[in-house]
Amino acid sequence: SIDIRKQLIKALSDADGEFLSGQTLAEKIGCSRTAIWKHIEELRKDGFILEAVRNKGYKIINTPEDLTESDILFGLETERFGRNIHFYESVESTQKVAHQLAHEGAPEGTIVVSEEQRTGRGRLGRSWSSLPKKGVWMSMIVRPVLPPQKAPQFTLITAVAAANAIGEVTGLHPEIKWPNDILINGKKVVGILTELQAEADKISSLVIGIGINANHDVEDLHESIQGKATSLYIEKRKKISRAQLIQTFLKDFEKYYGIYLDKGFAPIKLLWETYAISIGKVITARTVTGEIVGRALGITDEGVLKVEDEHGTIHEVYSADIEL
Ligand code: BT5
Repeated sequence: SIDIRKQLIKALSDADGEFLSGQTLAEKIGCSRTAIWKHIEELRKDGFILEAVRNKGYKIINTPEDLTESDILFGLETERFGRNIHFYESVESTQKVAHQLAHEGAPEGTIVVSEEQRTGRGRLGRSWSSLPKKGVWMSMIVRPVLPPQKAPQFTLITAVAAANAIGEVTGLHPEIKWPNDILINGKKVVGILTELQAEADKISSLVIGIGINANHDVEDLHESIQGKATSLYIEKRKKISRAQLIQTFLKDFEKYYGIYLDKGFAPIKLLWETYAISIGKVITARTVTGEIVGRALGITDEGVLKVEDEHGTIHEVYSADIEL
């Protein structure tokens, strides 16, 4: 019976928008038309959207694994973030699309979401694996009236919002590894990339990219990241509604961004510290200019990491890869 269900989903998905009659499906799968009818009802209960037309048969519109623009909008509690959505099935990188939109004047809160990224990117030219329908691959446009030096703080605001949203949606306990990783059980589940368009001494727009591994099974993780990456599904053993995850993240981000604009970075720093893993530990910080080994003391009010080396010298690290 599970087998009929699987074959039915496959037959409908492979039909490429064509209708398949109950008779055709029954013959294909080798069961009765009644069985097909029963399974169609079951699928509907589980959140599949199927169109049925007399004399033509069934067509699949949406599976619960799919994400659509209306899934994101329906139930969204924000005022601005996510109100303007650019949704794609496949793009090179949502960052690239968002930069173009920002350049053309797209308003703050605009988001770009894609089911797949063909060349998703991390920092320093690294790549970000973005399998179709498995994760949240999203970029947001933010336009704070601030000097460009403040941009790195947005990585931390985003990390707090993402960690909080993951906790809310899954009950899992994510941890933040400065500056831009979120880990669960020591493995990376979220990556954040903050990029800046600035003119002279002010930010004209930030494009904040966030990648969340949601419904990957272990074998879906690219071999280059197996062992060091995970997904919410792997940790929770329950499929995650990506729409709910996006909605919760946007609500949290809008809230923390509001607090930041009102009260500055101090309250965000407090929240950030509740999620931080590296603080108090001996770490290696790899920066573009070299390596610093020492104890991570915490972050400054600007969001800069303080590391004390074995000689007692305190280094301020603006950007690095941290090894625990
Ligand atoms: C990041 O870079 O962690 C930032 C990732 C940002 C991705 C989002 S998705 C939406 C938006 N559009 C984009 O094109 N990018 C943003 P970094 O700290 O440099 O980490 C990159 C490293 O993480 C890689 O070198 C891999 O080792 C590892 N990695 C790649 N894909 C991963 C994945 N899906 N899950 C966990 N780790 C991954």
